[in-house]
Amino acid sequence: MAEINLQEIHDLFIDVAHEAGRMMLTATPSHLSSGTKKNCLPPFSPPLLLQLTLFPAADLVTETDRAVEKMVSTRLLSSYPTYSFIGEETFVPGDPTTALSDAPTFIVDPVDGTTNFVHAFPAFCISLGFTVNKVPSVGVIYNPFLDELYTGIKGKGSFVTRKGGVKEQLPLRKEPEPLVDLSTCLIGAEWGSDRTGVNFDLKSKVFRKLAASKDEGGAMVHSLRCVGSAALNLAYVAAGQQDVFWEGGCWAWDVAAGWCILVEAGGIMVSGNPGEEVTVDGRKYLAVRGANREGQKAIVEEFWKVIGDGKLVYGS
Ligand code: LIP
Repeated sequence: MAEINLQEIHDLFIDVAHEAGRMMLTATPSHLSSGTKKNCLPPFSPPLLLQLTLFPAADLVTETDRAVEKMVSTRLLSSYPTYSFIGEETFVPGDPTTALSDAPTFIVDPVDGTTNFVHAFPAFCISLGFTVNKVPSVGVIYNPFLDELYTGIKGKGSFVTRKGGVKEQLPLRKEPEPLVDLSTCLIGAEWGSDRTGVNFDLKSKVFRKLAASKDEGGAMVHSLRCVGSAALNLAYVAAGQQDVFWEGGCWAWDVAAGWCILVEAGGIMVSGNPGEEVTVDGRKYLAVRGANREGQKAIVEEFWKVIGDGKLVYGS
């Protein structure tokens, strides 16, 4: 295989991200044009508003998600026909042709933060990741509403460009504050779309314990943020605007780009379950911002202690 040109892929990603951004901004999403990703809808097809009333869902998908993914896969694969492509809207659980492998792979979420997009809450983006041997090697995340572009290339650092201005290296603080313990942290965490069972119970317990006062056995973190997009959460941790991000249940396309940007900004990614190995498609993640290594390690250990004996459990 010819040598992989990460810079060229990064440049193409930026162009594709801007085209996707224009598509998102001209779309007028509403519940009427959205459905659910869950395949839990009935075999008959009542109007979508009625479907969503009968079968409430928190994992919305819009026609824009599908149209953007089509545009992205067409453009990326016409430039790199031998590379693999995994996209949120075309992923088939259990199908080996859409599973992550060691091959050079584009991993794409056409609209991350679809719920925000549907509600016109300004935290949605396209997330374009590229892995080689399952290692995130290029990442581009673009929030068109705020015109914020986050980019990273393995070994070459990561950056943010806001409103077409200067390209700033991440993290934004050149000498990040040392991390000491969770009590000084702003934490990104998400409810996710599954609202029942062990994962929902564990998330609720962990959220409570993170927020509670020390007198009540909590970590009393500065606060919790539910941004609604894993990709943007990771970008904010890379930038140093959030200290930590914990999520279970999201997918490789939600994290591949952000992972590259995070690591290039000195951050670390470990498992969202205590002591487990983290993988791009493992669906459980704990990201910590760039800081002193001992501080990052202390935060991971303290966070895992908050999780305790609990375990997030997701299929692949
Ligand atoms: C979303 C994630 C979000 C997570 C949701 C969902 P989508 O991606 O980024 O952080 O909590 O479950 O997976 O569906 O908007 O592309």
